[in-house]
Amino acid sequence: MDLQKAQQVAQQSARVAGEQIRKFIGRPLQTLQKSSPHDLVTEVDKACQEAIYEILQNAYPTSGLLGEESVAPGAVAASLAVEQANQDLLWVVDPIDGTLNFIRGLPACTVSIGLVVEAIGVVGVIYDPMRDEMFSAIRGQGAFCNGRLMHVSTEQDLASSVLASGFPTGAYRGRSAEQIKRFGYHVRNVRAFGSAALHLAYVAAGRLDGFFENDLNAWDLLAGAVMVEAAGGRVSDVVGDPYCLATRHIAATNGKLHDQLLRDLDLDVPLA
Ligand code: 2AM
Ligand code: CA
Repeated sequence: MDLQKAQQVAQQSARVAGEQIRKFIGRPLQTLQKSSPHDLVTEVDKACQEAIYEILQNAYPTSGLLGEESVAPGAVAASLAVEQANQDLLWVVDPIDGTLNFIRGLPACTVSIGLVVEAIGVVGVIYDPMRDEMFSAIRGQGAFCNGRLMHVSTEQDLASSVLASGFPTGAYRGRSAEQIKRFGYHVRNVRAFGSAALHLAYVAAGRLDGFFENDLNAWDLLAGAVMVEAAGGRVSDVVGDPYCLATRHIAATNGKLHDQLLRDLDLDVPLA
């Protein structure tokens, strides 16, 4: 399969969705609550996913879609959708990663598009329409931002590192807060921009040294996981098992900090 072509098609569809994000960000829109009061969706999320998939399907008529807006809300439905997504050619799409930011007019929202071929993530595209930054990667062929090669950072010391994380929408809020608090004491700083895909693109670009978060979905993570690895970093779940489409609790770093990060994530705190 021509992965360069697949990457180009994904980029083209991400730009189409990005135009809609730029047009509607921060505007009054009808907003619906999904699995919890923290989990929201607008009509623009749905329209963007449709526009993306139309372009992807035109180019690859036999491909399947694992897209946030086609799956019922909540972790159980998301895990089931991952189990059932067994096409040879599968697009994993989050049309707006950072919907809360989009609604509130905060500029960290991205389009995340990954391609899985025979159960392996091979292409990752993350587009930040507000800064017009197109991050993209092909497994084994490097990662790029607006055409420039990216590499993860060289930071070796957790104390000097800049990490990112986020607060989940349902369970795991307590654990996330405890983890962020713990790192807050002994790293340079912690950021929470509100888009997991943006965090992963920034790890790949060396802007962040690491990222961890609990209870995310495949469409938040797949493109970024391909990208961090292609940029020389390491991605796993929070107990160190290899990343896969079913991973929900993620750790992604420049590689050098990975074991230190995993050690400190190993907290015995309540989930909720
Ligand atoms: P979203 O905006 O596409 O929903 C912020 O910490 C991250 O959590 C974002 O990437 C956000 O993606 C994601 N997120 C929001 N609601 C979620 C949910 N119900 N389950 C998992 N992740 C979610
Ligand atoms: Ca989304």
